[in-house]
Amino acid sequence: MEITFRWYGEKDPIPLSYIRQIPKVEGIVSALYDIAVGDIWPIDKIQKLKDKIEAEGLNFSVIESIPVHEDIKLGKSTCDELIKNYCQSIRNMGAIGIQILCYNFMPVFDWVRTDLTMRNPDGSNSLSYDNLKLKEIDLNKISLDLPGWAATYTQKELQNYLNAYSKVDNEILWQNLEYFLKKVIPVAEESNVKMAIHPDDPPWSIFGLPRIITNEDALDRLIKIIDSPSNGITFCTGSLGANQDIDIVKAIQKFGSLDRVHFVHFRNVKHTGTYNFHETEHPTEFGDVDMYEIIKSLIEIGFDGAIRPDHGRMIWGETGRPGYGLYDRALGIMYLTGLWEGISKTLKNI
Ligand code: DNO
Repeated sequence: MEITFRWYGEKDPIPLSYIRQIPKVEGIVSALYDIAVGDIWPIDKIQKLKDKIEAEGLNFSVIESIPVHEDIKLGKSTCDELIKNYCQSIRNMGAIGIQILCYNFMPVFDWVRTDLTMRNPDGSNSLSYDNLKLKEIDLNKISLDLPGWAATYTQKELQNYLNAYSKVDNEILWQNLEYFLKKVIPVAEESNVKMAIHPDDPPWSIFGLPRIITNEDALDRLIKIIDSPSNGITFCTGSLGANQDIDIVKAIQKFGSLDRVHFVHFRNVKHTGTYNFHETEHPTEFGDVDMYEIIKSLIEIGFDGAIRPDHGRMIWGETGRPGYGLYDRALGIMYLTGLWEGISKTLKNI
């Protein structure tokens, strides 16, 4: 297992030199943020980013993400050209030795929350989601630049996409995902790249849009589309953990044993209703995800992929990218490494 940390490039308020000081962090999860969605990621630009990361004594371990153009998800006539570009980006990352690619297939919106600064009793704040509040959101008025999203759209583009998706149901979206994977997975295999789909976050339909990577059956269906280790999963404990119907410990054991989990997002959430939750401190006792069992399962299956702490709270007065402050994610890493050391030593003695 390699412990990694997400870095948003030069505009990230957290410098690589700080990340390097977090004990046990070896790898960086990053992306090129100045390439238009759908364009090829040039090899020299990826190499430049890699050099920068390596100059700080870290590895460029995961690309999160090369965004999938909406026309691919919509199955438009332009999709073949766009998929060709995507394949070339995969070849380019593989050529310089970056082996894990996290991506998602969520229509229009990436992760969504209804409150980015929910105040906790201790004065810190967390990201939270309330389905009733989501229903009150007027898409004509919201700001479309939630930090952390791969793509932002103008109001006009958004309306066009929403109209286009009114003709795409879950089954059509599945077919479009299947079409995409059948073209990109063989290229990923050749390029020594493991694709790792990120579950939908939250794992249910929002704004009436189709969403398909929401539960264990969906992950079963996904890996069967092409039986290849390059067709894998980013196991996000927070996204999947928001779905109260998933036994996520069982799921990580299953998909991990099948060698389909290449990347883990380590995050805890507390359910506050069927479709309501907020994010918490990483340790088990604060949320509804059994973080101990997650790590124990990873150790038992001999997980050798990358793991990163996902969204943290904002603590100690820190401000910055919602979910992506330094302090609470660093605490998450210390908890994770504590679990890892304790469980590994205990298992060795059994
Ligand atoms: C949220 C992230 C997601 C993730 C993408 C992957 O914090 O986990 O935005 O990067 O869905 O494509």
